[in-house]
Amino acid sequence: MPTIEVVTDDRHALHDPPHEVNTGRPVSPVWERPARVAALGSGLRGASLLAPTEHGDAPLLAVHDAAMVRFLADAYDRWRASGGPAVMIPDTFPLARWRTSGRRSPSPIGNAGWWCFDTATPVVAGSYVAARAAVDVALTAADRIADGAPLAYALTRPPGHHAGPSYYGGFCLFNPAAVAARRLTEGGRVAVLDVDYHHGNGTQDVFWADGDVLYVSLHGDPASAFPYFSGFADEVGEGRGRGANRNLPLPPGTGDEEYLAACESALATVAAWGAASLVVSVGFDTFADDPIGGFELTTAAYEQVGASIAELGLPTVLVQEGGYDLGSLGRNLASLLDGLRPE
Ligand code: SP5
Ligand code: ZN
Repeated sequence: MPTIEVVTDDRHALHDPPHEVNTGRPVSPVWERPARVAALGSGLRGASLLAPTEHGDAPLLAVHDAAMVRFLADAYDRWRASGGPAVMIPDTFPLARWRTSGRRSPSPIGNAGWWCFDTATPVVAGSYVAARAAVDVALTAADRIADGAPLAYALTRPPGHHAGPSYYGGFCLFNPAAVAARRLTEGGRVAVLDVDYHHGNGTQDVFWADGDVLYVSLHGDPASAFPYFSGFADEVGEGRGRGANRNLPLPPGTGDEEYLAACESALATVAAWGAASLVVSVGFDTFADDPIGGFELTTAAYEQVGASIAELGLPTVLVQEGGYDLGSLGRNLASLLDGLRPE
């Protein structure tokens, strides 16, 4: 029975924004909050926890534009120095035509909309440190796999799969799963399976033209679900990445049976890829009681998903993404792990 190595870090709690703006409404408290980590941790049943090691800039810059990383490093301080309020949320987003000029705004307040694509991803004083720590947590879990461990879990926040090469949003600043996946390509082909309720547009974009990393996602149909503009079935990748991207959008109200059938199909694609390792973007916002997801999964479904993943027999890194119903996160994680580690 594979043991699981769990990596986590308390610096996640430095990202603790008091509010966000969603569908034009102020939302407080935010859904993506520090208490999620303790709630998830309750599902680990005493597994020992590893601290992350520092990996420096190189693996982060293998995924994200250096200018985006530099922006996030001091954006909050510059926003505040320019008179911005306590939470950095942009309100002006450049049109495609304005972006082609490449001209950033000299205003630290105006320029936030260059890098961020929504109003639901507030940045506060500790956000950058927390997001960097999340990347080190995922990289440390990937190191464990590279060193021969069968299964590692990166218990991180903020999540990452909406953050792309040169943008952030969707509660995500950097993309720890994508950073881990790219690092694991040092050992051969990698597959990313994304089971968060939302399409991982950021991870898709990172590997869009990449022939080494397969991205497969099950998610709420973007015809009605965030991120609205990405996640359709006809998005298949480009260049060397053509055929290495597969989206399985599912309708509102999807339950266990339909979900598990789609999951089998996704895993057949993963199996055919010939990966040396697997990264799973784990979200529990597919659960029936999740406050923002639109599926109707039960706790039992996660054990089935875990068991199907285990059948692939691949070294696997789990990276935490979404899931916002605090009361069920622990038992849903425990269910997933039960499937991955059959007694
Ligand atoms: C990592 C992750 O799960 N990010 C999700 C970001 C979602 N942001 C927009 C959510 C819009 C929710 N509106 C639905 C309200 C249902 N009552
Ligand atoms: Zn999500």
